[in-house]
Amino acid sequence: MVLIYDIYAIEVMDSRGNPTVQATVVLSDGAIGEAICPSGASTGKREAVELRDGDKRYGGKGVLKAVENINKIIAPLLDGQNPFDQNNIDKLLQKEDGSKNYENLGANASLAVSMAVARASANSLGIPLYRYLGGANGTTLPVGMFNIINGGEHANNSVDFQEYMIIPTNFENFRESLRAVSEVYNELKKIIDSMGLTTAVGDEGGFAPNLKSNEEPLEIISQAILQAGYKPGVDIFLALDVAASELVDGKNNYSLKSENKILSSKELVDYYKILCDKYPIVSIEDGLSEDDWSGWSYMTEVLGDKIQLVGDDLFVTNEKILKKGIDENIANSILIKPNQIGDLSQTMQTVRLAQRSGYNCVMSHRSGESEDTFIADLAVALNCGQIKTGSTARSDRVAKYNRLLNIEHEMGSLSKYLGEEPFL
Ligand code: 2PG
Ligand code: MG
Repeated sequence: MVLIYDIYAIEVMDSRGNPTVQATVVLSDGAIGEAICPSGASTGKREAVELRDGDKRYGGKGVLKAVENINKIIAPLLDGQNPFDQNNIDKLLQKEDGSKNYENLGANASLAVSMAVARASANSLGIPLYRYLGGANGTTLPVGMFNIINGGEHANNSVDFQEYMIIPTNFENFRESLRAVSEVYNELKKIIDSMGLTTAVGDEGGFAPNLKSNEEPLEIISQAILQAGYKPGVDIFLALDVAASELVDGKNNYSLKSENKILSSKELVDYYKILCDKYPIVSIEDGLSEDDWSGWSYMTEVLGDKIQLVGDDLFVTNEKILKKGIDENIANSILIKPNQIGDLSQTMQTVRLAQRSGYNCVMSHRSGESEDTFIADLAVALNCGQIKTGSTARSDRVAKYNRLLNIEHEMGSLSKYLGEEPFL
């Protein structure tokens, strides 16, 4: 029987130049699995805890404590365990930690190990990670939500909303959808350049120019889609991640600095409604803050049967919070970020609840990423149908799309690309 033989961790760099945790798991048959934990900037306050050293190194962002927790606590804990029993591995991590949100071991420690165990197991069996995690059932290539204009916490420009994304739907397969996005991205670059604005990019590889309003990105993206030879609202749709928890004060008032406006939840939702009537927007993520549940209730009433309303900070990939949302008819979709909950089993449990309840699942990167492509395989394995992992530029983002290209190629006619199906 194959057992866990060794586990160790080191501190490596993420895409923002901050340290993060890399875990390596070695099995008794010699199979190895490595994984690197990502890190968010606009984090939800109910997320699992990311352990940072808080000392002089890296401005307090070192992760040597998390690394030590892996080397000194998790390695002996999991030594000799069955790597194929992921649920048991994650239960042992949860029990050892003893808190509800990995505040002792650190979710950056637990998740890196949890993912590395799965990878080592797939390698031991000699099958791809998506096949190991999804079995014969994992065949859906996700439709991408590509973040091509960055604002909010991910750039230092004037745009309040964090992400302006495009969703290519009218394409036969993932490969062709990716080509379309790259063509639009490059047209957008020309447009921004011709406006005399910077074509420098934000944390997720999208452009980050100073624009006059939160509506202007929608305008120039629509223009870029047309210039690339596609029809907005037919071939390619638009999506927003407002990340509104970053815009709110203590009384559910939202400040749109670029427009010099302060809006109530209701006024902000009414503004979204105007934008949705004007542009082919099919998805809004975190349109209101994580604590504004009455606002979310209103937003779901007004927009919930027209577009996808995605809870990110709102649900933090947490099964219990999602359950509450489902019971109270809040939102209709969930963003899935494994490091928000801290291990693979709990991530998969949350996806199962969402899918059983008719909520769409969008697998997601963090703004601080690495070359690790785990989420690409996970999206396919769990048939999420959607993924958001940045623009078609910068290796930390493109690595995931390249992985999906390889999965699609490998699967051949077995793979299914959903196109517009999640948005009907
Ligand atoms: C988000 C994410 C990823 P962050 O808000 O959806 O795009 O950003 O990782 O900074 O939370
Ligand atoms: Mg978000």
